[in-house]
Amino acid sequence: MKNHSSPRIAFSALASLFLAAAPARAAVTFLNGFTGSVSEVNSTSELAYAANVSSTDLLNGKVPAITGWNLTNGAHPNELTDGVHGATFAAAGNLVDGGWTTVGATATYDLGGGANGLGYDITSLQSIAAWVDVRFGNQAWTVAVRPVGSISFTDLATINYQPLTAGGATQVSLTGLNVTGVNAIRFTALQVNGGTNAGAFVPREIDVFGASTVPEPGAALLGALGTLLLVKRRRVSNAR
Ligand SMILES: [Ca+2]
Repeated sequence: MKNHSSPRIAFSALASLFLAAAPARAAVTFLNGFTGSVSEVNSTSELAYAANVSSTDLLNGKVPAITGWNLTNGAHPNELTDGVHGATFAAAGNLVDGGWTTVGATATYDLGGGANGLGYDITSLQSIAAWVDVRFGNQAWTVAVRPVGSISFTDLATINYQPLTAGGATQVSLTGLNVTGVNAIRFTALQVNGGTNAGAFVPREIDVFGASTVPEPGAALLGALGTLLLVKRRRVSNAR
């Protein structure tokens, strides 16, 4: 092995430096073999994505187990899954219709085993953050899932989307996800560097879409074959 850097490696290192120096504007990083497509949009209008909130997703109406949230001014993470974006803070009697993060705040949603006891396949998810000022409409998260049969969570992706320099809204959508057989999902807030209040932001709604995991075709076939053999055996024993 050569012990000196080739020009190509030196150029690559230089390019990495430039990339690292570029502002981390739009960033979703998939982790641990998870994959999907990413859509990120932002607006200087606080209520720009209010109509995109779903009231029929897997989390809707669920109450999360929480740690670390700021609960002042009416803020509560239960409002992340109420199917309501909420009005502008400026016109809503100064009550926060959404969650108010601290760095490391968590919301954990128990999905259960689903229709087949195999958990859920998650195909897409979206998070909307919005605020009238001070960059609370930016967002940064880690999303993790718990596979059925496991007691620990596996990180799915980190979201770090901080395009706003004042008031406004952001929506991050992950689609085409390859998440299968999970029974819980956890969101952990990260620091929003451009924000005030020690890196806080105000998520308005989190929507998670998917369906109960179905048995593998092979497993279903084996099950059907087993039933067939059982019926046949019964018939044989009845004939005796
Ligand atoms: Ca919802």
